[in-house]
Amino acid sequence: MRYNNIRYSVVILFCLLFSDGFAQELIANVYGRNVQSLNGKWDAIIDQYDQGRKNKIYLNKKPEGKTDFYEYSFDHGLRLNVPSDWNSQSPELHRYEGTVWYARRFDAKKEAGKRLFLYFGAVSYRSRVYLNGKEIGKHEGGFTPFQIEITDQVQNTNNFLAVEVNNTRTVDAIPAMAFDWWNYGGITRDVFLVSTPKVFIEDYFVQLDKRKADKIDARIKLSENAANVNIRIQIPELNVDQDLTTDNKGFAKVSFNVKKLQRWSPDSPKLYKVIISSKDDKVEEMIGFRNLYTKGEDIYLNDKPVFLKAISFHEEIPQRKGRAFSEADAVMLLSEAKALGCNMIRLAHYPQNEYTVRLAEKMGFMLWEEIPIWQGIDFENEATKQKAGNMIREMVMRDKNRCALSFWGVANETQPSEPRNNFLKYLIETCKAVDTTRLMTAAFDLVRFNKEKQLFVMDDPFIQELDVVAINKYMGWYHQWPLAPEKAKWEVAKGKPLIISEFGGEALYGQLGNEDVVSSWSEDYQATLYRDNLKMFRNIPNLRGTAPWILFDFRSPFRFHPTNQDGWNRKGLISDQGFKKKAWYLMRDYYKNIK
Ligand code: GCB
Repeated sequence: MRYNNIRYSVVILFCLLFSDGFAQELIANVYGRNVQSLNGKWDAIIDQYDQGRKNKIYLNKKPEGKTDFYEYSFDHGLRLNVPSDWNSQSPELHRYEGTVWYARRFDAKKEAGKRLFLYFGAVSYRSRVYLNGKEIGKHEGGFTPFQIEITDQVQNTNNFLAVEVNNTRTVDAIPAMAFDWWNYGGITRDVFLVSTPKVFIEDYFVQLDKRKADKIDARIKLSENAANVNIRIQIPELNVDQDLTTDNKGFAKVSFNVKKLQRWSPDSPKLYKVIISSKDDKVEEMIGFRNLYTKGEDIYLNDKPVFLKAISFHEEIPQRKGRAFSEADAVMLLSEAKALGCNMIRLAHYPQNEYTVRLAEKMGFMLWEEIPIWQGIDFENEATKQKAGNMIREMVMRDKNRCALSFWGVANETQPSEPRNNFLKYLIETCKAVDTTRLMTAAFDLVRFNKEKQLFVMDDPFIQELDVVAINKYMGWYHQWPLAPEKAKWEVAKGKPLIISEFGGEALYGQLGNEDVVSSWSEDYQATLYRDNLKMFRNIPNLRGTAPWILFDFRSPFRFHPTNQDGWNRKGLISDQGFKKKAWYLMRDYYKNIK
């Protein structure tokens, strides 16, 4: 395993020093563990002026004596669903940005020799967690999981759990003050109580060697520095049964050859049951194996060049005007990507929930996952850099065993500068301290037309740091064509694979209009724009994939046009109500014809 222990420890140390919280190392594969769900209805208090913490409402006091009174109560008030955003649950919260307190009671099964952890799939954006009146943890970042050990604080019955959630946009946050999607707040993903043995299998990374089709690398880490613990890895279908022993850091690793391995690919998304056990613990999950690398201007999947027929979507169900959070939501989003003929999804612009990631893998989609470094980030702020580092680490820790995961994205549309370069380099390093096997990418919007050369070009030295260069280019929408589309030639990121990671334009579903007129906001103009861009793509010699922006119309406060937008970004190939626009058919045919 290309897992550099020293670098890894340095990064962990760094995270611990700077994370300013109590959140702990993630437990790998929480969905495969012994969990009790804490999803459901939670009591809630809207705390618009942030008075709750000062007044210690997490103590949940009740009047006892005759003179006692408290100006709050979690009983008989608002109730909110967990998981879900709060915005879609009450008209009053539709545009709310601020603090909401969530609370519930729960019983726990305390068992000798067992540990209990509270796990949050995601809380948007900041959270502080209080158990039985004490603050036990906090976390920043709206799209990645965290967990807190509660073994010593938890009671058998009637625990009172309160979570202070805040989604106020700030300049030092990620994303920052303005971004082109809805700022949903709330406990937006599953909440679990996870039970583990005292010493448990905290983390593992099992995957195929980058280039060898029959060599599996596995790395296991125990929760404690326990030496000489026997670990067993089994892959029954491949007759694998390997014994390992941990070193004094609780680490163990092994590489072994396998016979008759069927590699995972979009056409045949084969997964194998992998069982990892120690004398106290056992965890299993479905894992796929594939080789992925670049050579020159090509991307190779299982030793064959691949063209990425990609699409992006936000973690949003447009009909509900809310965040996607369930397996059913994942089915809806991914089946529409399948219908378009895609083999890859760019999960825009942040790590999406595990239902989507796991189902995408089963359905045969390669994945691009990124953290929300989306324009306007304060690259000069050291604290912001550390936050971004935590986020990328949490993303990689969560999803590194998904073979579908092909790209880690470090940024979207950033401008060259020394602070930006250092910031992004730090993210790449943090990512590589855990996983050096994925392709690193970032999306840029700096491609411009050079009149003298009559070529589209880009100057951003940062592309040297990346395996694949991704370009967002809105020809025919934000940019006028400087020449006929079929004559538009590109010389960008020569020598590396290039992906068009965004292109497109807006159309209101059902709106007919002049196919030459941008401001018609018509399906007809959107179709023209797609036709033109597809012509231009023929002249990008290193083009190895495209991702139209975007699968569905999505909610965005950026979009003010009263009749054509009304709070929606209308670049979807499919409308908010699920209807396909004309451009959808063009894209479907384009993908069908690429072998
Ligand atoms: C972009 C952004 C994306 C926006 C899109 C647009 O370049 O990456 O988040 O939604 O343009 O519609 O303008």
